[in-house]
Amino acid sequence: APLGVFDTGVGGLSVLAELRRSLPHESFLYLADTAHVPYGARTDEDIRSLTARAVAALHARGAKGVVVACNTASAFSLTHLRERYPDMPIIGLVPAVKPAVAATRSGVVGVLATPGTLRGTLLHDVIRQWAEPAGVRVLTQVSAELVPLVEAGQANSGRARAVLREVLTPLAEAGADQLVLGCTHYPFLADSIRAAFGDTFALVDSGAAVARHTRNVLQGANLLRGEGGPGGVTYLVTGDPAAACPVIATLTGVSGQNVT
Ligand code: DGN
Repeated sequence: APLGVFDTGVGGLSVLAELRRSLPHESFLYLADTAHVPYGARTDEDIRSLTARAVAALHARGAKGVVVACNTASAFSLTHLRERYPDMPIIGLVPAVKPAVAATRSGVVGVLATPGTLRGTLLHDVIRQWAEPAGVRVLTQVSAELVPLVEAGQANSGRARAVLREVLTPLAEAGADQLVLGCTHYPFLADSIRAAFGDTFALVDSGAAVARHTRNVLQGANLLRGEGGPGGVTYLVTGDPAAACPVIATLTGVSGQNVT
């Protein structure tokens, strides 16, 4: 059976790349809710019900587990999803505050995330758990414009660099030396961030850690496919496939993806 991966759009492809590296024999079902992206500015209840609908679709297609490859969706949905699917492992994402706290030399860590992730409790839990005891200051910044730019295939545009300069300059000025990419769309902005800020920040995301964790969870549940792959990826989108296909192809580096 395939492993389901959900994001509001193409951001979760940054997580999928890590999952494919650490789970080379699995097959994947990637679902992008492109009809409703971005979730960032939606209400808690809206985010919860759209995420529930997406996970139900993956479950109905036989997913043996689901990675909610979206910080915004995870922030409002994990408890609820685990109650609803007690037999299907649900793995969520939270901004990578822990490794950033371990790596900072300046004692200041920046987090860039969506409004939903900042409002949810998961981010504040990890700040309380890891940053506060270490005496590390965490500064958050939010942008509603970056996710739509990545969705539009504009991650390397002048507009993306201008938005990044505006939202990240306060973090640079406050002395942050680590930048937590608290949204799975943001790893695709890494080149633009480096173009605008050089090596001011080390960029930290959750992809590799989530992939390792997923492998452990599948192994623990006896669901790991040890051999027989590579199983490939089926891409599902809720919006117009013709619009999503070229962006998915660019971000995964493979052309001619089958998108339904
Ligand atoms: N990729 C999502 C995340 O990690 O938060 C954000 C997507 C959105 O819809 N704003």
